[in-house]
Parts: sequence; structure tokens; C-alpha cells
Amino acid sequence: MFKKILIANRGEIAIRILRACRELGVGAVAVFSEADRASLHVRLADEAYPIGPSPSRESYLRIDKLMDVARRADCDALHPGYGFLAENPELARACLAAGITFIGPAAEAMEQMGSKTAARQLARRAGVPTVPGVVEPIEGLEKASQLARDTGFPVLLKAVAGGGGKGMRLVTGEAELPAAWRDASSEALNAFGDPRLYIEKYLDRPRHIEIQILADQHGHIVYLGERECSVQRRHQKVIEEAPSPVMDAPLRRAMGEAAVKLARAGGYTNAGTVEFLVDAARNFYFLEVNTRLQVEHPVTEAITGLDLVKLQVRIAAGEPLPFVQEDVALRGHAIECRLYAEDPDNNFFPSPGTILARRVPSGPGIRLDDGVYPGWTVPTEYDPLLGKLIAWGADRGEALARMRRALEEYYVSGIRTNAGLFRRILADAEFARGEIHTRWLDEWLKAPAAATESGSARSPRSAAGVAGAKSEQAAGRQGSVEDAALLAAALWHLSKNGSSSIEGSAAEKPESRWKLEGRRAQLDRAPGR
Ligand code: MV4
Repeated sequence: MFKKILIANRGEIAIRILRACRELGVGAVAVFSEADRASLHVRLADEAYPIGPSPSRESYLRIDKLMDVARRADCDALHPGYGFLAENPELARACLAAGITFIGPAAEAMEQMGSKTAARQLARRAGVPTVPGVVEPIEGLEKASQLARDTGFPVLLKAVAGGGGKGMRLVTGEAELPAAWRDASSEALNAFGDPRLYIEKYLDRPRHIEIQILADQHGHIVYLGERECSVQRRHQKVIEEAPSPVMDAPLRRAMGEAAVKLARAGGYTNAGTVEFLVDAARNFYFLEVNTRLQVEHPVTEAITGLDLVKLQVRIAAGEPLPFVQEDVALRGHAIECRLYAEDPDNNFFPSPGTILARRVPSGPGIRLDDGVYPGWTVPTEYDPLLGKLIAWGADRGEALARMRRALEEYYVSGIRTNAGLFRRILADAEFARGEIHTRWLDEWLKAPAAATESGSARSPRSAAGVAGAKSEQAAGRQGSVEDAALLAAALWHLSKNGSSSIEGSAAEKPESRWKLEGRRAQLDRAPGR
């Protein structure tokens, strides 16, 4: 086992990794940008090192600085988390060159999956169904026109280097192709430095269902069931759940075995996610592979009883998987809400600021993975994800009921959050029936206030909205009293300690143990805790 792991990330995922390190008895080294001096992941770590100014280009995306810290702190492994450099083969290569184990797949596997056309070729070679279309980058508009006709409209132009919907354009007929080609190509160049595009047949309202896999370095590969991730907004997942409401044992086995075949063909190791689109007739099509731990991994942990981060570390350390496929049993149902500092009533505008008060939900079946505390200021520089609320239940109904209950308990002041949006979605009849697809949330958000066609309480702000509004008001009344007390406590706390001096010494040397204990004690005393 490793002695010390560098956590090359921030926020809730840095804390999630840190917790795994603690349970494994492995040292946890944090890095932080200037904006993150006072962040929770820094306070909880054994050691913390500054890596530069707030913009991620100058800190969390700097491979040279990360490797420098890894060497200075004498780390023998590095966990990249998700986002930032998590799927960058250059980081994996730099680790290899420095004799530091990268906790993830090999650089070559990341590279292959990074090219969406290469991944499609791999899937076809492995006998995994792919969306109809091409598997080579397209030379130019002339060729594209021919290939679009061959595929049959509507088609999607997609970026070879893509993912996350960037450089993607829907083309419903020949006439739209030239403009769409130019737009998609320049967007791809902008986002990925690679303008190349390919074509897929457009599937209408598919579900997005992904399979979690684990592969050790001894040829053992397992699948850990699926996650239903269809509730998205602008290619950002909002709610995830496991299992998928449309899944049954035969389909799960077929998709799971397809994912394992693909991983085997690609020489894949460590944790990975194979994404599929599933149409209304429950045909599944390979989409892409995510070569990282994913934000939504806790719903899989909840129904499998496994700790994916600890397993990632063990696999990277060369240990064989401690179980086989037949041992993987799925139990109950889990759902996750991504809590953001953003304002759903103002076009989801980010709402950074200082958290004044916060009440965390708990009780049966509830898990909160977050990275914030009262008195802390959500930085403007990064994705304003506050954390994830996960509810588990014996069945989907109980999981949803627990999530509704936990959302009522959850309360934050000082910033706006999307918690109210979740209360409204969880009150929707269609959602409750699991009748969701990749355009469901966009359509739901656009639904006029009184629309109740197809017998569903679709409206975000009318019928379904009332229940949500009531609990928000209740929380608000209680909150104003709490706020006054907590604001006073926060001010006292800051006057006693001085917000900058707390972290002021973190700059040059790893923290000594007594200082860390002091920090923890401060944290324990922090208002609202
Ligand atoms: C598609 C599709 C329909 N047909 N491909 C969006 C992000 C990228 N990872 C793939 N995406 C899609 N690819 C074909 N051939 C619809 C989407 C899509 C989508 C996929 C997953 C989750 C949410 C989505 C929202 C809109 C479109």
C-alpha cells in the first residue's frame, strides 16, 4: 500500500478521496490555489501545499506544480479526482516518469478513449453496439454531406475530441449542414484544440445510462450495475440514480457484459464508466468511456456496499479485486442531487458568496458529500458545486421519500442554491414514475405554469411548486433567527482568529501536527456545526 497520496483536486471530491486515505491508513496531501486557502479540503488534509493563483490554468491544471509538490512531499501516488486533469494522459505520463503511481488507467487507455472515433472503433471491434454513423474523423464538408446522406437525417455532428456536448450540432436536413459544420468545427477547435468532427445518427429522447466498471491489473474486470443519468441540463447532470427505472436483469447483464468486453479490448484498468444511450425500445448503444471516478459514484456505492475510491487505490497499488462478478449484489435504490450555489430562478446564474448558516440533513439512508462550512466563501473561480446529497432506500419509492425529507431538512443561507428546484422535481408525477429522458429537464423547465397534459403535474411553479414553496418558507422563517445568531458567532470567530492568519502559514512548509489539530479544533467550533 502507498504511504502518501497527493490529491490533485479541490472541494467535495478532494475530501471524498481524503476520507478513503484515512480509512486505508495512507497519508493525504492537499494542494490549493489562492482562492482555496481556507477551503475544507485544505483543513482536513495531513499536509497542504499552495500551487498558485486562483485561475485553474495557473494552479489545478499545472502538471509541473503538482509533480513538484508530489516530489517535495514524498508522495508515492496521485489521485486526480474528476474534472481538471483527471482525463489528461499527460498527467498520467508525468507521474510514470516521476515514479509516482497515477490512480487511474494507463495514459494509452485514456488517449484511446479521449478520441471518440477511436473509442467507437474499439467498441465495434469488441462487438459492442454503437450508434449508427461513421468511425473515422471526416475530412471536410463535401465528405460530411455524403456521409450524412448515407447515415440518414437527422444526424448529429460530434467533435472527435469531444464529450460533454461541446462541438455537437443537430442537423435535420442537408440545407443546415454547412452552417452546422462550421459552428461545430470552430467550437471544437476552441474547446479542445481539435476541429475534427464525425457523424452519428440522431436518437430522439434517449436515456443516458452508464455502467460502472472496475478492472484490476491482473485481468479481472467487473461491472457494478448502472446509473440512470438522464436528468441533465445543458449536458450537466442534475439528478442521478441507481438502478435505472427501466432496467431489468437481462438488460443489465447485456450492458454490463458489453462494458466489460470493451474494457478488456482496450486494456483498461482501474475504475471507469461506459456510457450508453438507451432508446424507448430499450436498445442500447455505446456512447463513450469516462476514464475517471465520476461525480455520481456514491449512488453505485450505496446499492453495492462498495467503496469505489478505496478500491481505486487498492487496484493502483497492484492488489487483485477482492471479489468476482457473482459476488456483486445490488440492494435497494439510491438517488443523488447535485447541490449548486446557483439561482434556478435567474437562469441558473452562479451564486458565489459567503455561507452564513447551514443545516445538514441526516438520518436513515442519507449521505451528504460536500466541501463547505459556514463562514466559508464559495469562490467565483470554479464550478459552484457545493456537494451531493444521496438518499438510499429499500426501493425507489423509499429512496425518493427520503430525498424529499432530506431536502426539507437542508438549509443554507448567504448564497442561493438549487435545493428548491430539487424539491419541485421530486414532487413531479412524471419524475416519480421514472418517465425521464435526456431532454426531460429542459422541457420540464420550459413547461408553462398550468400545463398538465399527459396527466402529470409537470409544472415547476404551480401545483408541484406549492409543496416546495411551503417548506422553503418554513425553512426561511426558522432561518432568519438562526442567521442572526450564526452571523454573530461567525463575526466573533473571525475576530478571534483572523480569517487569513489561519491559513497564512500554509504557504511554505507542510503543517505540523499540532497546527493541524488546532485547525481541526477550530473547525469543530465553527458556527452551525
Ligand atoms: C447523442 C444524442 C442523441 N443521439 N448521440 C450529449 C453529450 C454527449 N456525451 C452525447 N450526447 C448526446 N449524444 C446521438 N447519436 C443525445 C445526446 C444528448 C445527451 C446525452 C446524454 C445526456 C444528456 C443529453 C442531452 C442532450 C443530448
